[in-house]
Amino acid sequence: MADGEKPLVRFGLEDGVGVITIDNPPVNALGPGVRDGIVEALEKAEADAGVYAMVMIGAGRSFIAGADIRQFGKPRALPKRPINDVLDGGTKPVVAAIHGYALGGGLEIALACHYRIAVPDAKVGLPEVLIGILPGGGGTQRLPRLIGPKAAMEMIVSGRYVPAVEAKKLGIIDAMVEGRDVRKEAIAYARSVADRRPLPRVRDKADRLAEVEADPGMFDAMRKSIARKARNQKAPYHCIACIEAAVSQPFDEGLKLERELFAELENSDEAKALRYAFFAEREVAKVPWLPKDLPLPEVKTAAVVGAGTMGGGIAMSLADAGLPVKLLDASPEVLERGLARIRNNYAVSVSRGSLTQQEMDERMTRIEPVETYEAIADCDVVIEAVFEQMPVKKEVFAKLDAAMKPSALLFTNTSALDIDEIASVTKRPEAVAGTHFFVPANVMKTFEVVNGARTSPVTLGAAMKLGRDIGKISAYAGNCDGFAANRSRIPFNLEQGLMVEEGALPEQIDKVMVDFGYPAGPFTVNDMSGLDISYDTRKRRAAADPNYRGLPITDRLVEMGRLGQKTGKGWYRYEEGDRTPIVDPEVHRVIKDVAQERGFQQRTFTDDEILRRLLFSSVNEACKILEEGKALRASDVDVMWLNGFGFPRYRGGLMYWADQIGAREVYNQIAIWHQRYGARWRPSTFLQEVAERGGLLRELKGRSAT
Ligand code: 3H9
Repeated sequence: MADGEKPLVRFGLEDGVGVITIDNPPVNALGPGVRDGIVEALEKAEADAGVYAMVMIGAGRSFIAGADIRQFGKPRALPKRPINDVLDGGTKPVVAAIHGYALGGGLEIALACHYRIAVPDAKVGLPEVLIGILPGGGGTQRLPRLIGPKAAMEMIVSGRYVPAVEAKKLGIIDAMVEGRDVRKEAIAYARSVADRRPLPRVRDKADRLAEVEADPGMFDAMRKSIARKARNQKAPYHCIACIEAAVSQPFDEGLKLERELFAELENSDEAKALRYAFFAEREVAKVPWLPKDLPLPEVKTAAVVGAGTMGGGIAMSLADAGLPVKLLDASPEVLERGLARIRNNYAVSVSRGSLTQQEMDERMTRIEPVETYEAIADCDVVIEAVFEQMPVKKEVFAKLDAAMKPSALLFTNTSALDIDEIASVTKRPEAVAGTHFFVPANVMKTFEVVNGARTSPVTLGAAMKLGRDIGKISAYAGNCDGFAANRSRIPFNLEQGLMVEEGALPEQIDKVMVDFGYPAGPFTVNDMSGLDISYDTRKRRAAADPNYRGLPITDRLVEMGRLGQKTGKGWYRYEEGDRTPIVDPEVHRVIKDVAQERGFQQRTFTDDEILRRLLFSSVNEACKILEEGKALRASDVDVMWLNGFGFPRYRGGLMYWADQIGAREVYNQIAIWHQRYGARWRPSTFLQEVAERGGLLRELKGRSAT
């Protein structure tokens, strides 16, 4: 610590209790100096005859959010002594007083303390697996001893954050803090246990480990249950191996394995990609030109216009976050159907156990159906979710402009239409922005905020904040056809269709993408959403533009009534009541017929060519989006792909993945395809520049974003 700097760890003495306060804002990560600071404080208290017990507490908003993730993958100094060894060797009780978060290394320290108390809204967890590693501070050995191997495995392999009330039931927390003054109550608690001996050390507990005798198959069952989701990844399996060691080996042997496997994971490709994703998701929230202290209007009430599937999903997102929502539709039938759909969606969650009946009832009462614009006039924010047709949107915005109070924020959920044109029908274009939800709106995390030419900084900031407040990941986009997310995805969809015309089979393409890590292949996804989705649009475009080539194979399937899962046939066929896609020779025949009629040359594709053609087309488009300033950062595109399009998280995202191949190789391949396939493969100049100067695509910034 340099002179005049605030100490990262403070030690004070109160009433015979040594209080160790960790003060490393914003979340008390165990950065350089913090570990040694804690050890020094513990040693000091141990040596002080006037100290009978200790309290460890975090300053600010949290206990300890874990190791400093920025330090991983870099050489770092070893702590003078491991904190947990000092705690294990101590002779005086230490109470961890938890508020905010106790995560990763933070919870591991708490587990090495003798007692843990927490405020009811605190959260605890061992989320290391989410960044491709495992709890490396004894968590895989202590937690199973404390709460049993099965519950510990569930927590560690999922990485989920457990609310303190549940943690108390599990046995992680000894007592809840009832009042508001955590510090005071922790000191009182420490005094109450000061004389109890022997000191309860989690490492000495063995009773819960015996659970495995009644259920020896629990580890294999867990491996089986995660096989699909965790494919291509090591961390979840290493977590299980460590917990298995906790039940089969002495504590110190288990710790040894934990250390070895931790070291193996720290610099693995998956850990690097997941760390990148973690920080990309924090960066995406920032719009560089918006002042941090910009006063933003408070949003206490919301309205949604349009009670279709999208409007309903948006209303649910808002209600889920506690906002009262007025759902407006001029048609009472649509409104009724919309409400029924919402009720049904919630009921499914209740039946699955992810929502209680009481929560469902509360959320339903927050959603009020209304039929007139006057009824929503007073709302702080309105989100329009009507048909994707400009005249319809304009009509709605003219009505909103006339009805809404002057301070209201006017958002449109369009996924492609021109925000400026929509705003032009209002007298307050500065209050208009795009808020693009993904389908299903109540589930998907990506929340694309579209900045119109006249959107004010306050409106932009308020839209970004609204996304965060309802638990989404807000990402900035400029106004252009498809904005940043869908626009970067469209070339992928096009190449997917074209490759089938050229001879790749849907099942081959699907297999390549599933092996790559997608939860489902793109043709299987088409079958889920329906092949008829853009059929009319394609027909309209074909009628208006003789050069438009459309998707003749998809169109043929639609014309045969093969609309996807809903008709039992699409790119695949389906047995009654079963969603497993089955390869259908009839589809192969259709592909051959259309190819022959249209004179498409068919050939075979390697898996690698399929993967690269799909993803390089989108990498190139993402570079063009950045070139035009329609996105702020390449890493924002990655965040959109991770949270909006099912891109495997352990591969970091589209641009991060492209960097693993190298900008030069990506560019060279695109240049070849440009020669072969023509204009749609024109390389982006941004891509070319990075290829030539040898940088990283993921570090690209949007050219003075507009
Ligand atoms: C670990 O512990 C390994 C151990 O087993 C032992 C190994 C030996 N490190 O998310 P926010 C930054 S692995 C560094 O916006 P919130 C974050 O980047 C770790 N930085 O706030 C951001 O910076 P900036 C296990 C961190 O209130 C700022 O803090 N722990 C860390 O929405 C605010 O973050 C985890 O995986 C960190 N550990 O959410 C927990 N954490 O302002 C990861 C945060 O410059 N963290 N930052 O953009 C979280 O889940 C959330 O940050 C938390 C707060 C819930 C804590």
